[in-house]
Amino acid sequence: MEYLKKTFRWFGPSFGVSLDDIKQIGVEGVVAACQEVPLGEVWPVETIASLKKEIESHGLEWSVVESVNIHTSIKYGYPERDEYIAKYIETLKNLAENGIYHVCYNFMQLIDWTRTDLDYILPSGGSALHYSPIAASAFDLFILKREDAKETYTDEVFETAKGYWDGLNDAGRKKLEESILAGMPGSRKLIALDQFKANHATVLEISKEKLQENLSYFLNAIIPEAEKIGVKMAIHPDDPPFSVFGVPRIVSNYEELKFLLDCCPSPSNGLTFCSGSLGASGDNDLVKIVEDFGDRIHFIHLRNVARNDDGSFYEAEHLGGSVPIDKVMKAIVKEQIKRTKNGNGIVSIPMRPDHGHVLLDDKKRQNDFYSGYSLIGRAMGLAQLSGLEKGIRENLI
Ligand code: DNO
Repeated sequence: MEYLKKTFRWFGPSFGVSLDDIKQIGVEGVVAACQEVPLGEVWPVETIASLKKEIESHGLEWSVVESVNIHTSIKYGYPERDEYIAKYIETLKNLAENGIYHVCYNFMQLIDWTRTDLDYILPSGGSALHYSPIAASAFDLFILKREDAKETYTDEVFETAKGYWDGLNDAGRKKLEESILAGMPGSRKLIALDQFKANHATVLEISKEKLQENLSYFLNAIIPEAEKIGVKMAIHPDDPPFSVFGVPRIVSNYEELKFLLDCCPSPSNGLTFCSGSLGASGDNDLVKIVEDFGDRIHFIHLRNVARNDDGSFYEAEHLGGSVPIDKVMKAIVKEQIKRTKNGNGIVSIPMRPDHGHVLLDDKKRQNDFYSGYSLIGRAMGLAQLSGLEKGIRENLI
């Protein structure tokens, strides 16, 4: 019986975690991207080949691309989207030519993940990423100053957000703004507030149905090509899995996952199962998602979140928190057993510990990491998850 393929996200040579570091913690492969290529442009074969060579020179494999990001014209359904779709397909072909067949992407609007505190100190002394809906509303109301935003909140939420905002000094307000505008992996640059505001105004004009239609248009254009060259596309869920700043979500729950899988049925149209993103909503039944959509899961992100009644959450340690990670792992192992029996699909599904706390020596190097991507915190997560997997597997067979 094969195990999940253990992988680790790596952001390239200028990032605080090196391939030598990663090699030491017992992973088979890395999850990487050609980050220097501008959004929407084709990733040249040679650029891919040279990154692959560097990874392989450390005895590791480039297991998954995360992410080939999608140009906003595709998300917004603008006329030039066909041009960008053609470029996207070119990139997939160039990846396949280099023997890379797993591609993660997302269809989130504005920013990738949203958190309101990137250095939330835990009782243990380590730190984690934190999200508070009240802080997010304060950003919406008093930094973004979205038109009519007040009407979209209940009086109680408005008053609480106002009280929170009034209680912040200038440094606190700046910290909140920067935490949210940092919501892009693999970059230390904050999104400019003006740009964020302009994109926000555009997105608010697009309905949820239209966004779903645009996703379906994209999938129906790229998936037949991906299928021909053996590429498995794995969409990452929206993080957090509920509307933020009035922007609709389209990849955040069972129905939305079903919509996207059904709108373009193909083994190449699959999912990145992310227990942390989906798990930030108590309404999501993670085990059911694995059970029902298991054969379309091409990539796995495992982490935990501790949810509170007020809708806030922080990223808990990988085995603790509100996500029933043991049950999720059991469902994943069962999916593997199914795949082994019917000879259908890749059994060693690539898995990475997603995010990690800032722990021990991580603190000294914190400024070299991208938020969520520490070394020791993630390595500890990987060790815990590997043990959990082994324990469950040995007992299921
Ligand atoms: C983790 C997050 C995201 C995610 C991308 C996928 O899973 O840190 O950055 O990787 O959105 O496209």
